[in-house]
Amino acid sequence: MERTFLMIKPDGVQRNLVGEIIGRFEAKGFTLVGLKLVQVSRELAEKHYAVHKERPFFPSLVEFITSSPVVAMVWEGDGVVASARKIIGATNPLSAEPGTIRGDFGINVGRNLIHGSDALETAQTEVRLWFTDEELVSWEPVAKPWVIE
Ligand code: DAT
Ligand code: MG
Repeated sequence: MERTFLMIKPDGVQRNLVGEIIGRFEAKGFTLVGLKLVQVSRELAEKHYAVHKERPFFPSLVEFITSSPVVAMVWEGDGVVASARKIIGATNPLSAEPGTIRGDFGINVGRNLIHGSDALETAQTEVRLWFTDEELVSWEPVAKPWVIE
């Protein structure tokens, strides 16, 4: 079953949007299989954003992600990687469509509330980086036949 890694960033936690954000993925019908509050270390932040190492915004991005707790999650479902990216919206909240998380709650690219894996392979790498096998729980939602034919 397809899985993706989602992380509510420090701004989402500080602005009390955790419930609102998690609710969108629950309401869509995806299944939560991993969840924890994390005070991110510099080492983890640098590994997670390693692809952006050479970008000018990298130092402030690492500073931001380590500044206050984040909510790390793994969600499961058919097509969840691409669908979660659509639910999240464009990187710059000013360009993100209304109805998306960033479009509804954000203004600034450096305060865009949530991270979502951008492809299947990245999702696998990020799930492994943030969660141990023991922290991931496979379970059968009773509502599944009412979500998936
Ligand atoms: P996304 O989070 O939509 O996958 P990304 O992988 O291109 O976007 O960048 C990772 C994060 O880095 C992004 O969520 C916010 C920050 N970022 C990206 N581009 C930026 C920019 N031009 N200025 C400041 N921060 C930026
Ligand atoms: Mg990205």
